[in-house]
Amino acid sequence: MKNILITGALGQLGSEIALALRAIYSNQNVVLVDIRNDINKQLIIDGPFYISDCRDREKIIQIVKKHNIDTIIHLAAILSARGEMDPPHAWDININGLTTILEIAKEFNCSLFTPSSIGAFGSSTPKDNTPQVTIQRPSSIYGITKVAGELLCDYYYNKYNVDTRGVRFPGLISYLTPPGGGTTDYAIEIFYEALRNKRYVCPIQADTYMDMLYISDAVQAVIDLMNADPNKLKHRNAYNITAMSFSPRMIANEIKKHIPEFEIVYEIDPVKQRIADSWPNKLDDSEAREQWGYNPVYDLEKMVYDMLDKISRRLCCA
Ligand code: NAD
Ligand code: AKB
Repeated sequence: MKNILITGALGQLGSEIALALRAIYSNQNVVLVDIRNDINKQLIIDGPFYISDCRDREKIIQIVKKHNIDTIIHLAAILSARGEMDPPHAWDININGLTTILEIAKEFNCSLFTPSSIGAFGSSTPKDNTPQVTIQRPSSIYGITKVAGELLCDYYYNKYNVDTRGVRFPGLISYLTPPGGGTTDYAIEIFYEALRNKRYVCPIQADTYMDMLYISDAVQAVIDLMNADPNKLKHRNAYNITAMSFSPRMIANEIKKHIPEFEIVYEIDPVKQRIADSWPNKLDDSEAREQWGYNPVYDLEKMVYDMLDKISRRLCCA
């Protein structure tokens, strides 16, 4: 990786990857693209930034040529809960956006990272220790686009030798940029409500388990996979990764250790609950650990401590 383009760069994940990669490769060598510019102003000021739709082939090609891009990190997407509000739009952005970027990666010989998700699994998938290779029949439009995306990336690698790589991210937990409309967003919202109001109305049932990953471990996973020896990658576009599996009750209990008055109540969102019920409880990520040294640092206890610390500092300075 020398000259990197990030699409969807102002989003929850993109903003954190952009910061980390600019610290390693310099501001000028990490070029950002998004369809909005109303957030993360510092990233926009610090280095090259373009407003562009990832489906706009000509504009993305201009940017790739101008900055001599060799690596694309394609993150522009519609997430699971938002996707259910307008499925054709989710399909258009997630699939036509990815196809446009894959074609450009092929034409300009770029490596490409694009994430899949635990959303690529469905209710017929084994729920516990979900294997790396298993049944994938998701019921959300988001999940359908994620399985198709995994297969498209395999296709471009096998047919055109494009260096595509990806992981199946679990719910990502972070504090810099708000989440973009996913089913796992509750695991971020809960911290803001605990600190502001000592009460959280949770849209997911108390004992629904999902995999989660703290943002610094997610960013490190992207860097490690992109730098991994290609000869060792057996599942290059869809590695299961996780760091913790918890339910709303468990994260609430962990927060109560720091804020004893905190209470959680439940008002179930049927759309989010249906999606959450169809996702695994806990992935088996042993192949990522063996093949490219995936090794997350944060568990539930450390993550809750750090989130409360970071968000309370932000709230008191706001
Ligand atoms: P997000 O919604 O926070 O950010 C997505 C960004 O893409 C936004 O800034 C949005 O403005 C931009 N965007 C949307 N449509 C665009 C378009 N047509 N052209 C250019 N930019 C566009 O999402 P995120 O959480 O940062 O997710 C990034 C990627 O990671 C997605 O592929 C998502 O499926 C995957 N992922 C995220 C999580 C998670 O928990 N956040 C988990 C699994 C996988
Ligand atoms: C979502 O909930 O849609 C995302 C994801 C796990 O893919 N956070």
